[in-house]
Amino acid sequence: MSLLPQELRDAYEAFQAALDACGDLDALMRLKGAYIGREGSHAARMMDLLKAAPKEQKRELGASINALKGKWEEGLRIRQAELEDARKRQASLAQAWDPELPPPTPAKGAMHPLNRLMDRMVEVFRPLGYHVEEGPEVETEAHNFDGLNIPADHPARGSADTFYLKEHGDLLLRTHTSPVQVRVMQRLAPTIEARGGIRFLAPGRVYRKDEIDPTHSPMFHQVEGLLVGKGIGMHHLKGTLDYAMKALFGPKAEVRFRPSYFPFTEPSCEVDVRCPLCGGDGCRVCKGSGWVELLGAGLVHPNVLRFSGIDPEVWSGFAFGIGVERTAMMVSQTPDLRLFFENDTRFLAAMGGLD
Ligand code: 2NL
Repeated sequence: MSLLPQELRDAYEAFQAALDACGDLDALMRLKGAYIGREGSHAARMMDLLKAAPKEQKRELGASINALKGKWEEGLRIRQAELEDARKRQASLAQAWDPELPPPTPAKGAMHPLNRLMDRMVEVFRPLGYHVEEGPEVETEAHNFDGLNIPADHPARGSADTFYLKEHGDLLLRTHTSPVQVRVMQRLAPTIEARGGIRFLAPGRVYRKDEIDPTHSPMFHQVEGLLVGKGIGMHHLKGTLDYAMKALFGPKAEVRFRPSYFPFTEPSCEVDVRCPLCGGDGCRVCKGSGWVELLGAGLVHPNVLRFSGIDPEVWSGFAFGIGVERTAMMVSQTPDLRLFFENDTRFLAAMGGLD
């Protein structure tokens, strides 16, 4: 040791502190290079000194150098093992992987509760021979209003209630799914005699300029149904909806029809179902009345049939519309429809379908 120049003794003194200061493997590799690397390191410099030393000093100097190099190598090896361990621990912590736990089950997707309810509604009508028709959500005034006997000065046609696509002539976001029915009636009118009639459902999104609150959303869902045949009357409508509500809510479901008004049906009615919550005793959901309004319906107005190319002297029909959100809120006792659109998976899981 005493034969080594001061600079190498200083390096020896500094070694332990430099080793402790190495926070990662990269820093350690740099330190390793500086102390025992092949070229330019303290060890390389010591070997040069040894070569140049007088013969009688070589033995003692060689022993000192070997001792010093041995200490450095050991220190570096121990620190390297420590840092490698730390890195492994950190990596396994990051993965939070516990080899004794059962393997994680992958998250499963599921259908949205509103789409599930819509599908159930469709399934209820399938055994009655109804199929599903879809149409564009961007519609013309003709399909959304004129064809449905809604006069030009009707408040629903104003820009306060309807989203118009101003840059595109008379285009708008459909305010109900009825324009689908107009399009399908127009398409099938030429072959209606051969078909013996028309029946189908039109489920989908509709848009109205409503402020968002617990019971309103500018986008919501409807399922509308239409049947056209010969000699169709209110009794067919009543029997159909009575069956449908029993299929949806159970065999004890009761249905009530109240006279109402829609421009596209005559006569028109609103359809109530015995409150699915209290069974008619009166509760918060039915506001004490024992009934909840779920549908609008009626016999298709002759002007609506005529617009689509169907002769109202030969054919008649009924139509109905169900609000999907309204029905979902009712059966699930959800007080705020925004929960259906926020897509918090805790709510969706509570609605069922997610596990
Ligand atoms: C409601 C009202 C209703 C219809 C929808 C309809 C469609 C055609 C012709 C005649 Cl193409 N009617 N649809 C009829 C009556 C009521 O829905 O309040 N729905 C939630």
